[in-house]
Amino acid sequence: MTTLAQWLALETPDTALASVIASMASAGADIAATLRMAPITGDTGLAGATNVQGEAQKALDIISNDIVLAHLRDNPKVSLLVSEEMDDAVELSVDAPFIVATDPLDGSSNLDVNVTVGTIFSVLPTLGGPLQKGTAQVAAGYIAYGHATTMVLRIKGRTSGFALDTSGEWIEIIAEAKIPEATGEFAINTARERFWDAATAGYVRESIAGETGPAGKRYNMRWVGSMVADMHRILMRGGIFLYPLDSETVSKGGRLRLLYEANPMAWLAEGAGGRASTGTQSLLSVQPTSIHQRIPVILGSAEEVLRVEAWYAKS
Ligand code: FBP
Repeated sequence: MTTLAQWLALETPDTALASVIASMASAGADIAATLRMAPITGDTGLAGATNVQGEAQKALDIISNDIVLAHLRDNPKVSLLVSEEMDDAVELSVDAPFIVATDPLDGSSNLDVNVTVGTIFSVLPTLGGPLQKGTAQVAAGYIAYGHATTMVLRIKGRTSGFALDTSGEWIEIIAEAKIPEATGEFAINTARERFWDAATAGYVRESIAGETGPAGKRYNMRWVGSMVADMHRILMRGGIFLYPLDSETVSKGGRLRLLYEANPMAWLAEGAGGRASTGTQSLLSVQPTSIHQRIPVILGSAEEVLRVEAWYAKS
């Protein structure tokens, strides 16, 4: 049995980086405990505030943000925290080597119905500032709060998985996640069909045509509405996740955020042999221009992402 501390010692000689991951893992364990009690404490309702994107915040969005902030304040190796829940980046320890970007509680519209939500995070070197391409990430991870609390991490090459045991210890459960190259599952919000561009519509049409269609096989659709849950399924058994640019989100640049949703998920997917794209370029090669920037996201099994990219190339 490998614990998180043992995995970190194997994965990196950089004890500062290991401590940042350990802080995020501890924050995740605290958020998991808070979520377990939320139906009793009543913290699942609206907090009455709006975040920087003008969306209503759930009480738990704010609580989770406070938990992450508290853990990172205690860590002298973090210089800056960028969070979905805070308009501006927060300066932490001066001259510390790492920046953390996080969505502390992703998929929070699922809280009222006890469906999996998660924390997503990305770690960047302080030297380049917060607006670095995804390729500059030195670590990334997510924590999925489902019937089990699981965490997926990447520091270097491999993408590994952990589960939180009842004593509060993270135990490695997947040494090296591998997204199968081919898949028969796609995840997209089909209620947005009327807004889709030709490439997205073409890809989905081709897929649902089944065995006798151009894709030559049968597909199933899955959409949790919680990126962490959808991505966890894809990392475990394959599939493709699409939140493309559409006619409604085009003015904002997309739906999902580049720094703390798309980039960490893309880096984890690629560490597991998958592919991540905007449709027209590698997601990890996008140069960010602002901390809350949005981006189209297409990621998962390589063969499927390539099919979507081919649609973009011809449309
Ligand atoms: P938030 O950042 O506002 O939580 O939104 C992100 C998200 O919930 C993703 O987790 C999920 O994939 C997507 O939005 C769901 O969008 P939709 O409302 O179109 O189903």
